[in-house]
Amino acid sequence: MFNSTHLSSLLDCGQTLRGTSGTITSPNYPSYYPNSASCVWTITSNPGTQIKLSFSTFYLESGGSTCSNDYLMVRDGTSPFSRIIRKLCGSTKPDIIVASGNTLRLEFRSDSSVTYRGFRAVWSARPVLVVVVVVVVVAAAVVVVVVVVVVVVVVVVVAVVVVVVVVVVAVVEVVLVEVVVVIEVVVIVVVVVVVVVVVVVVVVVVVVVVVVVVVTAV
Ligand SMILES: [Ca+2]
Repeated sequence: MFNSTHLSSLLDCGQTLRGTSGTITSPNYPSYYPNSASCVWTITSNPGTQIKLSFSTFYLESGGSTCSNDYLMVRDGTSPFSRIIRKLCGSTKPDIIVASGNTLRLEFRSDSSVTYRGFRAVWSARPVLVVVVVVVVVAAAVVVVVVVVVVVVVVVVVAVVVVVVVVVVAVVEVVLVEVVVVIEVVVIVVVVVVVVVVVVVVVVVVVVVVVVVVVTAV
């Protein structure tokens, strides 16, 4: 952070960075960078995060597709052998660069002639996308499970209520039918009994009358 721009103008510059965010500029920025500079910045943020790098200024000497003059190399890690994400040069402001993890390495080189304003980049750590996706998926799964459980509970409750109602209605109907049958049987029995009684009474009366008549006649 306090590396000397005078020293950096010789050959060596850069720094080791840790934390959640920061700013990186080429030597002497916003003045022109020196010739024959070699700077290395390594960034390490908290585990579980990934580093995002965005440029607000970018103005290096161009050098064709291989950036053969001045360049800024961005590597996915802190080692000089880490995977190269981009090798940048020229005056086109690069797109945002995102490391796969919580480390990033920037290497700036300038050759022996022609310098420009250089670059200014802001880096920040953000939660790894995979973690975000997992959190979202888990949250969605929890919501789905809750909804399914609620639906199942509602369906079960409704089904139980319907079954109970059907059973009650069926029982009531059966009972009613049985009551009707009993009433019918009782009515029939009563009618039969009444008829029998009436017939018996009539026969008895007729017999009595006949006996009385015969006796009186005699
Ligand atoms: Ca140059």
